[in-house]
Amino acid sequence: MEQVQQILSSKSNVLIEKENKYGAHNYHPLPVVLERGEGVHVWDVDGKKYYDFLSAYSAVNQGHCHPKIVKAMVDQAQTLTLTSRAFYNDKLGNYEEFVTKFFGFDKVLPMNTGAEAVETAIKLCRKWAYEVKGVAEHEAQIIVCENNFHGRTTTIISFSNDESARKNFGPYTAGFIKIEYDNLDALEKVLESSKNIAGFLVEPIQGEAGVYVPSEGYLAKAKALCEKHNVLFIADEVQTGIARTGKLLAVHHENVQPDILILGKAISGGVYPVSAVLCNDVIMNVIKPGQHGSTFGGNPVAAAVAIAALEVVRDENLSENAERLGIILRNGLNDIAKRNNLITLVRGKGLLNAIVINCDEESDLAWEICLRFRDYGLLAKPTHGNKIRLAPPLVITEDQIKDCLAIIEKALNDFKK
Ligand code: IF1
Repeated sequence: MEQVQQILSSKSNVLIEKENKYGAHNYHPLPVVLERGEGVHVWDVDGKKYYDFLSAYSAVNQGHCHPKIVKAMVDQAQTLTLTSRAFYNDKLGNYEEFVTKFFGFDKVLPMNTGAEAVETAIKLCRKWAYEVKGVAEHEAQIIVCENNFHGRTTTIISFSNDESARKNFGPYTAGFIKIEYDNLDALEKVLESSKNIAGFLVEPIQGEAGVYVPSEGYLAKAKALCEKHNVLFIADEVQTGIARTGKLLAVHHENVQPDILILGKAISGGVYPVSAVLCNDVIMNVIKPGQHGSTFGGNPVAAAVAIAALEVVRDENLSENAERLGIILRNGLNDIAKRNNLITLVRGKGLLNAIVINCDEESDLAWEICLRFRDYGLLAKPTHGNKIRLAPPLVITEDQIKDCLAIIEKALNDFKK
């Protein structure tokens, strides 16, 4: 490797050391300290500009600091921020009408983070099983997939099979059955094995597992199997939703309407924590006053921000952009793979993509490559050791994608064996 890796400025080092000293060590960030963002770009504390190819794990699909979304937030923040749900506010009803029509459901239950929305969906699903389906109390089971990622709460990590997410956080919440992802036989077998199955919770593309795209038809057939067995199909679109994969929802690629839809991240364009659970009345009406809620869920700022963020997705045709530029990105990456055998596989949908690096999961090569991307002005992070997620904001242009492909190839060439 001829190039010398970029040395961090003392300004960056001071800030990194502060986080190290005063913050919990629950992350291992790439060493770069950001202070500003606009569209597809972020700038570090020394003024260096980068393409953001993580998009805050697909929360900033609309681009950093989108002026329309920021304006909605600032205007609302200067007017009314929080009432709690003990009182009505003038924004929530408008948002609820907007978001339910946008996604085609009767009702929404507003929360703040993705994990809270997943918890909400689990609670709804269980209550529906007892009160509508007629499962005996405490017997409801929810089917989940191996290598899932649905968040960090105690219940959610109970059905994770990632040891670092789980270990020594027990005792775990019961009531989940794990099956192989992308395996319809496994799903059918469990559905046939018991009358107590309440739901099937699934990510349309497994993000954390390294952008694992299931076989074509998997989601549609899984939905049909669930219908046959009177089991709720619950789509966790926290990461895949809001235009990321080239459709408004990833399930739309297979014309599936989930029974329960879980949204987070980009529903606010990344400016404010907003999440949502959507479903029809037969399910949502099982929740009565006092049975679920949140101080901040559905607050006026969240409502104003989410409407603006979804309007941007619609008005700027972000689904179409993600679909079109995703193809250009994957084609470009596949061309690089032909010239450089460090890339063994390119996969993804829309602008949710990953490259698999020719090394084992324990190797630090993907990390080293991401450091080099950084040096050349592009930020990305490895997932599961040897995969690098490539997921820029959906407002990226074709010229910018080409610029980024050049950066990616240049960096990879530094590591050519
Ligand atoms: C972290 C990954 C992404 C999610 C799905 C629910 C949640 C997430 C499908 C929870 C969150 C994040 C959280 C982030 C890392 C991250 C992630 F690498 F782990 F898989 F996005 F790619 N459902 N995903 O992906 O949402 O409570 O965080 O709002 O640092 O843990 P949250």
